[in-house]
Amino acid sequence: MKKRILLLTSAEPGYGPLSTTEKRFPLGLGFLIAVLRKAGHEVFFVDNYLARSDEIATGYLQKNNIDYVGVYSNTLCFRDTVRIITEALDQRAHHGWRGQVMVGGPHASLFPHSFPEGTDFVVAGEGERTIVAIVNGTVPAGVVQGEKTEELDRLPMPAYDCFQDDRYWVRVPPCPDYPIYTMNTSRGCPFGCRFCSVKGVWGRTYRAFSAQRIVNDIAALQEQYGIKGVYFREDHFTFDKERVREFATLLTERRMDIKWFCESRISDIDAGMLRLMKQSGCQWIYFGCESGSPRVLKHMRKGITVEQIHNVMSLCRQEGIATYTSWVAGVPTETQAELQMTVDLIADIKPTQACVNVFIGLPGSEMYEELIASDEFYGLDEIGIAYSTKYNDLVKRFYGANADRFYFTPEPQLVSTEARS
Ligand code: B12
Ligand code: SF4
Repeated sequence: MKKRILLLTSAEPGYGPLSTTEKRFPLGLGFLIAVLRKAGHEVFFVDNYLARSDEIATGYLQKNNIDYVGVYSNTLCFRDTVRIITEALDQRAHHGWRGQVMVGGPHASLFPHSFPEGTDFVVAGEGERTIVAIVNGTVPAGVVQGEKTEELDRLPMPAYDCFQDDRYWVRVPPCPDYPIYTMNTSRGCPFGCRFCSVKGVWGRTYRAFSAQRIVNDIAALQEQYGIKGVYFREDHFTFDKERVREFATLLTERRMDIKWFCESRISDIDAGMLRLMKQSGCQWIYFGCESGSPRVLKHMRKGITVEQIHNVMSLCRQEGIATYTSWVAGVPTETQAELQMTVDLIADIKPTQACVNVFIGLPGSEMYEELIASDEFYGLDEIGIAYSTKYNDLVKRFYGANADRFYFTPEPQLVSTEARS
């Protein structure tokens, strides 16, 4: 039977250690909308991350006869996720709404038991198969482990028609051409960097859309929306090098005339692959380099060396591909001298851009636990992110004019790890 489903994102908090200005498409919900439509259901969509709304409290569910409310949840926006769920449960308890509430996304995968009592379904992990099963009434309420789609090519394209709002970011500086749409073509990361929570969200098995499928999707987006480029905003676009070579070759053979941008890993790169990438329109690559200190890189279990960073930067320079690099300052145990090695390495390799992020402990990562157990632990904020005693000084040093909004002062009642669940 046809059901009516409202999917929402959660609004950003007014403070926090991570920037929330970049408003790109929530592609996970885009996939869910596409599979629900394919299964014959009607889907409504509200992007609170783009602009906070009070739809639920003001009768939206009753007006639109909504059967299911589904919320995308990440840790930073957790407070607003709780607000949305609480409002929906209140509509059911007091205002005659008769539907059910489900939640998914990274925070649900990492902390499935943290949601308000009464939430009917908490989906950890992948959502496409499970959301259809929930809506079709074949899943018992509670915490559900999302069933994986092994062959990603079987999924429909995300519902890009829901993202036709001018406030979304469809530019990728410094490229003058737009619109540039984001795509997400792989899931899971086989690496185990200790500061990262992605393995907890997606697991360590890598699955990806085929090169042919990506090219077909780009062609469809060119035709429907006149896109000029694609930004592969995903953890590890280049992990399967054969897939990247095939993708680049197909783009070139089909003369797609598309500019593209991706996120990669220093350990993936070789000259032949870079050349094909450049020929097919790749403009820049984003690399998580993290540190100039061999010991810190090892401590983070990043699986790359300073020598590899040097090599990849010069290969990219030779091939004419710009390099956007990200670095972390202040991981637990890092000394002043080791941080200086990072600063010196950046000066030495001269990437196109270097962004130094001050370390924060992300719940669900190994270094979060390490920080909390160490002498360097300063406190937790109200969403459970952990800060070190070095944090504020490093924010002052590296964030310049923006530093003010990132400072952290612990509240006495929040220094317990239990505060968050
Ligand atoms: C692209 C991206 C962005 C984009 C788009 C975000 C978005 N909402 O999709 C932008 C630039 C906006 C962004 C911003 C931020 N991001 Co971001 N982002 C990513 C990235 C690289 C890919 C997201 C994606 O497309 N995944 C693929 C799709 C298919 O997965 P999905 O969105 O999770 O959805 C699936 C399931 O989660 C589930 N699901 C999701 N929602 C629901 C709802 C229901 C009801 C159900 C049943 C299922 C379900 O089903 C979906 C389909 O399988 C991920 C890393 C990753 N591997 O996921 C980080 C990631 C999600 N981001 C992260 C963070 C920290 C942020 C920021 C908080 C801070 C920042 N500046 O980076 C902001 C928060 C913004 C926000 N509201 O999302 C963290 C979240 C960690 C956490 N514990 O919450 C991740 C996991 C990266 C990391 N290193 O840890 N991000
Ligand atoms: S930082 Fe990147 S490579 Fe390391 S575990 Fe996270 S997603 Fe994988």
